Amino acid sequence: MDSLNGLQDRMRALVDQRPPASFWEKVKMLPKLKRLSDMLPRVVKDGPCHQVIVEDDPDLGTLPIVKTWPLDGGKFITLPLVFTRDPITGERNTGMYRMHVYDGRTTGMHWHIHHHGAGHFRKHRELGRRMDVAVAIGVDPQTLYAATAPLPDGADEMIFAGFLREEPVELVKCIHSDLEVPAHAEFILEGYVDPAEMRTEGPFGDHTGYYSMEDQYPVFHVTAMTHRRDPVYTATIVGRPPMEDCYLGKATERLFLPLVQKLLPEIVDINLPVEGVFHNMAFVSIDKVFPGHARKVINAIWGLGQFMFTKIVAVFDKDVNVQDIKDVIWRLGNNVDPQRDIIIQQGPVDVLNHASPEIGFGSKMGIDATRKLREEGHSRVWPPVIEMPVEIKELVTRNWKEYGLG
Ligand SMILES: [Mn+2]
Repeated sequence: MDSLNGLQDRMRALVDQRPPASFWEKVKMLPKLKRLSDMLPRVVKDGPCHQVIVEDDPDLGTLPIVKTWPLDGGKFITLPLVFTRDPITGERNTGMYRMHVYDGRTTGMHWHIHHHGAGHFRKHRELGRRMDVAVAIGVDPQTLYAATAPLPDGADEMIFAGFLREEPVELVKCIHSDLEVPAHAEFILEGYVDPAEMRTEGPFGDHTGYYSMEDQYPVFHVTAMTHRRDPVYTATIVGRPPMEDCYLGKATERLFLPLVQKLLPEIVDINLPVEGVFHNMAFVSIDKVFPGHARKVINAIWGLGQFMFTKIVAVFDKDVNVQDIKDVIWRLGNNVDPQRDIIIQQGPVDVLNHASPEIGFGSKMGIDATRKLREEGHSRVWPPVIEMPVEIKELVTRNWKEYGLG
């Protein structure tokens, strides 16, 4: 796509589908349904990822895995697609969890408690069963992105990848397990996680711009490695934003807005600024209609999938361009009476939030920066904004820049 908004249009078309009212509408929908069925992954007999099979002595030491920052606990695989199955429903999950390399055969598996992979881990632990895990490294960008997307529990990332690619992802069965992995991957690591085993993982210089410190995580054992004949190892470097992962995050912001708007139609736009590392800050504009409307949206966002982690949510009126940080700060400063307009709430926070007193539990702040209504305790007149002609605005901006302040 030329821009992220192009992706958004396709997502909107997908979520805005209404059931056909007439026979002819049904007929017209058929090509669309065909396209939807094209999204389903296709299991093939063989693929380039099986060109070379290393079963006897797989060694991660043969891969150019990077240690990124000085205080990192070691080398980390940073762009792995981790495939697991729910032991009860058989549902597939693909997630991206960093893997701390301990030696040639073992790595950490950084499953945060909220991740779907961690859910599969818990179920295996309850059943007392060893867990098959397969890791793909080096896939097409759409499939890679899909593994990072905040899909609902049980939604198959490989179907979502098919939607983005507009053609099915081809999967092959692993050599040692029933897991299926992308046939065109550069590398596949096959192995298992023993639910009884935990090991110290980290530290790792993370996408927050801080190190995430050591903690206990499950361990992945490599039992086989397969790869292409001339494989290319892919990695990403995260650190103080903006780094590469910020583009994935922005893609998510644009792509999932239509889905969020399906649930909260009053939302006009959302900006998750990259410096807010996606879970620290959200600027939301709404079409405010009733008293308490901004508070309703703040609470709804805290109840919505991975948005539950958002530490600071600020809500603005629809005429505010939340993508323009200057506009955001101008309104935030002018429109907020802190005593009345701020909500402090406790709840789940991101595991990477080092400021919360406990790992994964802390507080969040909601800010109502909309114009206040009488019913919201504002009996005074709300003053109008000064509307300035475009030429004046441009002149002022130019002067500002000339003084090196722009
Ligand atoms: Mn998932």
